[in-house]
Amino acid sequence: MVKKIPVEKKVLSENDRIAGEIRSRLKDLGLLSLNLVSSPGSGKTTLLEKTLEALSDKLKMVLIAGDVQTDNDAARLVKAGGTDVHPIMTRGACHLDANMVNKVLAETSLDGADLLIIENVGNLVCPSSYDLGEDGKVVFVSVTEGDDKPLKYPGMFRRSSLMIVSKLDLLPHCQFDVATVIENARTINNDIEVIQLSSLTGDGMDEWYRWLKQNIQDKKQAAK
Ligand SMILES: Nc1nc2c(ncn2[C@@H]2O[C@H](COP(=O)(O)OP(=O)(O)OP(=O)(O)O)[C@@H](O)[C@H]2O)c(=O)[nH]1
Ligand SMILES: [Mg+2]
Repeated sequence: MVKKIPVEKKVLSENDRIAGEIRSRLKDLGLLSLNLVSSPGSGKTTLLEKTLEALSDKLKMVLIAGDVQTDNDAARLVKAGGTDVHPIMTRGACHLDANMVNKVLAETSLDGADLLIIENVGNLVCPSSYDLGEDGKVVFVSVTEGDDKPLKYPGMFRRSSLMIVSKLDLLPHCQFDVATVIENARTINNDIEVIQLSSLTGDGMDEWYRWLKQNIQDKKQAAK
C-alpha cells in the first residue's frame, strides 16, 4: 500500500505530461478537441454517426474510437461518412490514456481539421482521471440509467464541461426526471452545460450542432 500510491502518482504525472504536449499542439492549431465519456451504451457512437451525417460536408472531423475490444465503433463511424477515423483497442484497460492518443496523433495530419473527437471506453469511473489533452469532457447520461448518476459518479461530472442527456425519446418509459439530473449534476459542478437530445428522433440535435460550431469558432479565434 505504501509503495502503490507513488507508482500511481508517477503514472498519472507522466500521463499529464503527454496530455500537456497534446494540448499545446492542438492550441497552436486552434483545433477543438472533445473527450466523450459515459457508461457503456449511452449513445456516444450513435450521436457521432448522426453528427457525421449532418456535418461532414461542412466540418473536417478527426475521430478516435476507444474500446476494450473490437473496432466496431470505428467501423460504424466510417460507414456513417467518417474519413479520418482511428480505432484504439485497449485490450483490457478501462480507459484511454494520453500516450495511446498521442501515438495516433503522431501519425495523423491535423492540418485543416476543425474538430477532434475522442470516444472513450464506456466507463463512468476510470476515464475521469486521465487527461487526454482535450478542451473538454462531454459526459452522457441516457434516461435509462437513472437521474442519480451525477451524485454516484461525481468525479466524472466534476471534470466535464457538458452533460448530454441522451435517448430522450425513451423518457415516457423510464422513471427519470430531467430537472433532477440537471440539479444533481450542478450540485457537483455548477458550471456544467446541458443539452438534452435524442439521436433517434433528432430532438435537440440542432442545439448540439450549434454548441459544436460555437466552440470550434471560439477555439480558432483564440489561436489567432
Ligand atoms: N431509443 C434510443 N436508442 C438509442 C439512442 N442513441 C443510441 N441508442 C441505442 O443505444 C444503444 C447503444 O448505443 P451506442 O451509440 O453504441 O452507445 P455507446 O455509448 O457508443 O456505447 P459504448 O461505445 O459501448 O460505450 C444502441 O442500440 C443504439 O441504437 C437514442 O437517442 N434513442
Ligand atoms: Mg461507442
